[in-house]
Amino acid sequence: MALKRENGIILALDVDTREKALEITREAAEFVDAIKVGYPLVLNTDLSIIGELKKFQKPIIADFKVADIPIVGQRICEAAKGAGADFVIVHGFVGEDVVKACSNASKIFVVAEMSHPGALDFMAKDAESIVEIARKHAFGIVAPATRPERIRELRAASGADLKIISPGVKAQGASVGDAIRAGADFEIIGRGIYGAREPKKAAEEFSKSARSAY
Ligand code: BMP
Repeated sequence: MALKRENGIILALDVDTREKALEITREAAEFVDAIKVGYPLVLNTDLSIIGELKKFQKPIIADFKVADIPIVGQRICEAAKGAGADFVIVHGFVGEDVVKACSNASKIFVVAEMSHPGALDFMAKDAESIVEIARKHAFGIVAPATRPERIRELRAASGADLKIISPGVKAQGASVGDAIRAGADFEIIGRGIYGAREPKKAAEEFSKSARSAY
């Protein structure tokens, strides 16, 4: 399923049970453009949760942050795609051979620079080089909403073709809309939605703020 920007936000579904995942998605789906499923949910349930979430008619991004040798990375991406994922998130620091192998199996997003403070220890200095690799093989990159100035720089490095999805909004400190104003296409929000007292209302408000930023 294609990823289209209608709400400007992606739901990070880091909950621990199938019931909670379905309940939150039922409430938030109409206000998000994709659902990102990662290890917390898949390891607490199983891979079939991806197929189950497809009934909400939104693209599914499997956030497996693949960081392995090329053949194993490719097999992880094949498994995610086989389960119904439309995109897989892959690390870029592992090198072009891994990114290329993964892109043979699935459409991918490449992590350029992460949103947490520790990303400055190692990742940030190589992010522009990672973007160069992503330009050859990926649909998009992951860049930090917590550092809008870096989104501007990574957008300049990536050109207009790569989609930028950006985590770090609400719970990690960035405000909704900042990453989009700096050049991101979508903002990723997890706890701000699934941790809200009224997830539906939260998703609706965030999508309104995100839309007003583009
Ligand atoms: P939250 O909005 O609850 O902080 O969740 C952010 C989501 O984005 C999580 O699923 C996390 O794994 C992911 N993420 C991130 O926070 N920073 C990154 O650099 C890359 C991510 O994938």
